[in-house]
Amino acid sequence: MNLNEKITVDAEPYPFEFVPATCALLIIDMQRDFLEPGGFGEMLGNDISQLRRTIEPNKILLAAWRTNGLQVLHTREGHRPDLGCLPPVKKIRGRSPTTIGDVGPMGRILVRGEAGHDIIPELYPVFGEAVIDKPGKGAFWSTDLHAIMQNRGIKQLIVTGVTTEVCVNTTVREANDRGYDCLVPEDCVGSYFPEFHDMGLKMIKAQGGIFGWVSHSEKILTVLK
Ligand code: C5J
Repeated sequence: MNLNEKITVDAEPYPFEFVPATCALLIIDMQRDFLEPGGFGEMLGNDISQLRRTIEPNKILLAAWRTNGLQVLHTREGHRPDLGCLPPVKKIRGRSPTTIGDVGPMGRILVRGEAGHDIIPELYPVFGEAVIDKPGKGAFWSTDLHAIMQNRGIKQLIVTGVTTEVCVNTTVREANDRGYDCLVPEDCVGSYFPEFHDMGLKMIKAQGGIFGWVSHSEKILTVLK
């Protein structure tokens, strides 16, 4: 396969055309605190199985991306240990007795350098894959993601990770406003709330793909072979 040639993958609302060499896999926030038993997500009473079902398809897609020598980017939601980039409103939102920055089940919650903040071992980044630490929900705000994409000639994104309606959706919208096409494989994104997941995907592909395209990882794998 010529990685510099355009290929087409079946998607909604219509087929997605991309050039593999300039299309990065952007994996959003597959962090231990969101996905692992005993983490922050589960501590808040969420059903982590809704997120854990995305691990296997992400693993397979990531392996295919790496085998073809394509570009991979990872993000982590979290804050400086001094909490200087944690807005006070985010700190107190939810009125939980234990909030971001406090000691949780896997170290200080969503604080950079803590165990729970790190990416799950199944999808751990390898040398050369940029890891973007983001203080917000969107991966572009207050990060160097846009500069990295421009420096590496990345023009399109396959966006996966968690959660569908929060950090995935916000990032897809931010990317769209910056002129990037985004394709979201529905089996590689997840939400603690299935109804939000479904609606989050519908919002992306509505109105002729107002924010981007939705497909399935198997369809992407088929065209990569
Ligand atoms: C949330 C995220 N849901 N990665 N973070 O707080 O979607």
